[in-house]
Amino acid sequence: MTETEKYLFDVHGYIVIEEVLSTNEVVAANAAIDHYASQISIRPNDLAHGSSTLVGETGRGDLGGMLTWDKPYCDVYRQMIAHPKLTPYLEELLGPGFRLEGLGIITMDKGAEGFWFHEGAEPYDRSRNYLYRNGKMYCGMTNIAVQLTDVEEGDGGFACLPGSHKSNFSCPGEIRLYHTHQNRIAQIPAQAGDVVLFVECLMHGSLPWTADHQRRTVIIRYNSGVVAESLMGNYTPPAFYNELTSEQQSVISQPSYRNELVKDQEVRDLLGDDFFDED
Ligand SMILES: O=C(O)CCC(=O)C(=O)O
Repeated sequence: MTETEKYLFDVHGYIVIEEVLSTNEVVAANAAIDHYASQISIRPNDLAHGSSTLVGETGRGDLGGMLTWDKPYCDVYRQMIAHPKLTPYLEELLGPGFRLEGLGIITMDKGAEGFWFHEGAEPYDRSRNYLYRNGKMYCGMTNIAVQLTDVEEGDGGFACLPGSHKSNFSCPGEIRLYHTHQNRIAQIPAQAGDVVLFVECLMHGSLPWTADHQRRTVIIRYNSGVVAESLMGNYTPPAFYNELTSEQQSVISQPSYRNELVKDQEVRDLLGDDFFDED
């Protein structure tokens, strides 16, 4: 990570890394999506959360399971999770031994709804944080958004409030819903093969998709080696697990995400209690 990239990441909470994937890798990743296109699940317009400016005619598409796809379709995605051009960035931000938290593909067709602006560093979240200490950046969940189709200015798609990964106040609902101060939100253009690297506590979401071609973005989530919101694989409880009380079980359970936003009453009111139902 160059000094310029470090400066921009620290100030804005994201950077664009150009030409990470080769043309052949972009072609292979898109061919695999074409092959599994029937598995794209179109969401029921549930991401705009009532926003009149993020609303769309159709939902966003979600596609997963790429690491288990048949060969050769899985190959390019398996290469992506530990891509030699990206590993140095992840080591800089997350430290050695960073771990994969999950991955998925986002598709948006023309008219697809946006995504309300979520995260934003307040309330402070133990696994989704950002700190600068003694000359180094320390990130919680950090994402690689690999673009598989071009995103031009005004197309919509990923957008964020630069610098909000360091905010000290909770973001008002009207800004989260893109009803006011829209000029503070940055939509991020990038070409197929480029990567948007961003820390999850940056307030981010997406704007409705306006381009004729389909948006295709692979979101790959990582965290530091000592943090685990989720496991890639199965957790096997110890043999004596069933003999324990539920309180005892809860302290040796598998890692899982605890949504700190649950404490923010304005966000609760915005989204409704159902959104925060956790197991
Ligand atoms: O790129 C997008 O559409 C939004 C992604 C997002 O909100 C997320 O990764 O949490």
